[in-house]
Amino acid sequence: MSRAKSPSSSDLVTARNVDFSNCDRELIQYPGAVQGHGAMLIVDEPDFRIQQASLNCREIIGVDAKDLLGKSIADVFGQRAPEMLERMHRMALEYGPVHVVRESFAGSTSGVNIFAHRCDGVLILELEAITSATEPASTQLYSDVRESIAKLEKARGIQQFHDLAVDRIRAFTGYDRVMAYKFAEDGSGHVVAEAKREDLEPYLGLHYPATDIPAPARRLFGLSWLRHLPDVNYTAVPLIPDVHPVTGRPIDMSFSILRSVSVMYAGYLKNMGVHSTMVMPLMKEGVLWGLISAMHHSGPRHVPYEVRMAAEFLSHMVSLLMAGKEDSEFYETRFRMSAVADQLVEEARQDPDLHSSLGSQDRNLNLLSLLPAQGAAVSSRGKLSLIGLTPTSEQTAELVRWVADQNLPVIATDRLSEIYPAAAAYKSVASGVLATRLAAHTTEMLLWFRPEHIEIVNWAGDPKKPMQICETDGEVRLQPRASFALWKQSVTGRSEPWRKDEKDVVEHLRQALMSSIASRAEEIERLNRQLADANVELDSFAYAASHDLKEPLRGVHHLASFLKRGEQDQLTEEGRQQLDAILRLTRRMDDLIESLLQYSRTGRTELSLQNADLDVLLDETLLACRRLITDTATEIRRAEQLGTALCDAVRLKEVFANLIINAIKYNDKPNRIVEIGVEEIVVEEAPRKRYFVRDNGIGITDAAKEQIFEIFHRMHGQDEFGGGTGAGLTIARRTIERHGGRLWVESSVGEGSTFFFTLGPEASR
Ligand code: BLA
Repeated sequence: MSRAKSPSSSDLVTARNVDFSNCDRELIQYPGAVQGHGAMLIVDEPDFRIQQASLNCREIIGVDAKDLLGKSIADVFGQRAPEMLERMHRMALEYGPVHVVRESFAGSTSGVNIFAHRCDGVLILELEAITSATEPASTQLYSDVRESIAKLEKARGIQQFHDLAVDRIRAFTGYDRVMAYKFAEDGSGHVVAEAKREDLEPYLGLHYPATDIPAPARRLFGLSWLRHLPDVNYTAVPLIPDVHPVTGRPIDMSFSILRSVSVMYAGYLKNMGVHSTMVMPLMKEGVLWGLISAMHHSGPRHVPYEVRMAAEFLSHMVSLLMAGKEDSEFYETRFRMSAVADQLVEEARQDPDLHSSLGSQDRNLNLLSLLPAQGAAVSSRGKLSLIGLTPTSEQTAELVRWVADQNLPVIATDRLSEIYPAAAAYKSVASGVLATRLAAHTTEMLLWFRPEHIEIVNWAGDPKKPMQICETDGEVRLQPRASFALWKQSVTGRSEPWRKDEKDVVEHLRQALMSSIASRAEEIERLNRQLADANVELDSFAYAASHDLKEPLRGVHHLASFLKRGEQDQLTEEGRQQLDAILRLTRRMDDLIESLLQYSRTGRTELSLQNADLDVLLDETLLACRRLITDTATEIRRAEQLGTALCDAVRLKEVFANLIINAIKYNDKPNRIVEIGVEEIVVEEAPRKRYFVRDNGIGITDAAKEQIFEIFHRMHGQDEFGGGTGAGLTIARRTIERHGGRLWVESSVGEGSTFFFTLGPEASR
């Protein structure tokens, strides 16, 4: 094809040695050849002598290339030459080809358009044959462009804008297919809008790997605003001589209209049944955002220069207007998202249970309202709520633990299984995850999921089928797309990426929720402090009151005893019985006061915490109760080991004694059984122990389950089940609560009850 040598080193990649392994390094600006629909002359300055010419000069201007070498422009263009030179003199030729003049030569039917520009220190003239006899009037083009711009300005939203842009450009250029193509950060891209002949298969939504538009091709987009390939099946026409006689270098055709394109690219276009293309870059803020790409399937298509100018101008306008449309859509979305975030925070403030305030499928407003995602989850207080399309509860729970381990406030990935391989199992529902933790070191978390979403296009047909294409001038063989297979693999398991504004709004939500949780915690602490103060007051009152009651009661009791002993004989039988009743009632009153004192003491006095061996503690308790145990022939079953716990040993013994005595007393079975043990449970993600005392006794009705913990509340007659003041369980519960734990009962009437208690988190980890 071309005999161009690289400028400096022979192992640079040029059209001669390009293949799959090196096409991203091909020096496509030095093809050494032009497309056949025009001729190229390389002219030196200031004497305007022709140094190089393309071999097709005879077809275009009626003179053989070799006869042109060394001639001056004046020799070729005759009397038009001074005008041409004068024009070129006035034009800025450094920024790419400008139209100088339209010229007719002997042999050319409709004439040629002549373009000039300077590159790498030489003047390049391109003479493009005019093929179509009927060219659009420029006034018509102008009003079409105006109308298109007016419509684009009015478009609502970015999608409508792109749809309209491709539609208008198709109408202008008459191409079978016009697409808007958007690049992703990694250089791959996808078709965002398409206007096409109806019978063609759609490419809309398809994704292409970065390698399809290699870096050298992208670089050229920064230099020329429109690239036109009228006939993919052209025969490349070399320049003679192949390097510039003065500079010794091949010609840099970066800006050229006629530059012969890479054989790799031409080969792929042929594979796809494309005959002609026209490509224009879309720029946003000086950066390549995407392309407008036009393809013709039904045959070659040579777009006249005037139409190209109009299309180029229109695509410039598309670039400029697009930035504004994208920005306003961006701010609109951002505004909407922050409004939803604020609403969610308000919901959570009113209902602190995040499962019902944020994670409920049945509510109009939930996590899914915030941003585009197909699924979401709330993880709070060791529970999960799932909304929409999500992994299973088990999978989500594991994922939550993994995210918690990452120790980051927000995690956003569009390829979860690459960093967390277990997610490969559910990539179809959650290839993308955006997760945020509401507190450090916990699994309090909100998550959003996006499914795998990539439709991949296959330029080269089936990548598994070997395929060869022979260029007429030399053997160019295109292999099956090895790079394609790799890319396909690397894009599975990916979702639509999370945008920066989406991550920002989640961060905003996280902070707002955290400060609302923090202020709630402060409120709770304030109430707790108030309650504690009130309790202390109440306890001191109870203590003082009961203490003061004891004194007169003791007096009553003594007097009654004296009376009974000294005046026994003077009393009637009835009087004696009444005296006995007084004595019994004062004793009972004394018991009650004693219980009350004990109860208030439980609240008032400091616990003396130590790491106690609960098995020893239980031994001592059982020893103290041995009379009752043997008298009732109760069978005691105990766990092998209760282990140790941080507690006040004396108080805990009282609790055990109270529970064991109750278990024996409230039992009507011939063989009474009391079992004492411990179980492992998980409370708010932390392992805790719960101790229990289980009996096969009379059981407790549901209604009574809380009443039994009320002070002096007796469920049975005073003398039934061994009597008692009815303060034991109240005191036991209070003792456990002062240890930071909980005491409760589970029971079924007639079969027995189990009293459970936990100790504070530090004590029972
Ligand atoms: C160039 N490839 C291009 C260009 C586009 C694409 C737009 C620039 C064309 C121009 O400047 O005129 C690709 N066009 C697309 C894509 C869409 C589209 C993706 O409309 C989607 C809708 N190309 C391949 C493969 C290779 C390759 C597999 O697909 C090589 C392994 C190479 N593409 C390649 C080369 C060029 C190119 C070398 C530069 C061609 C040149 O300007 O010389």
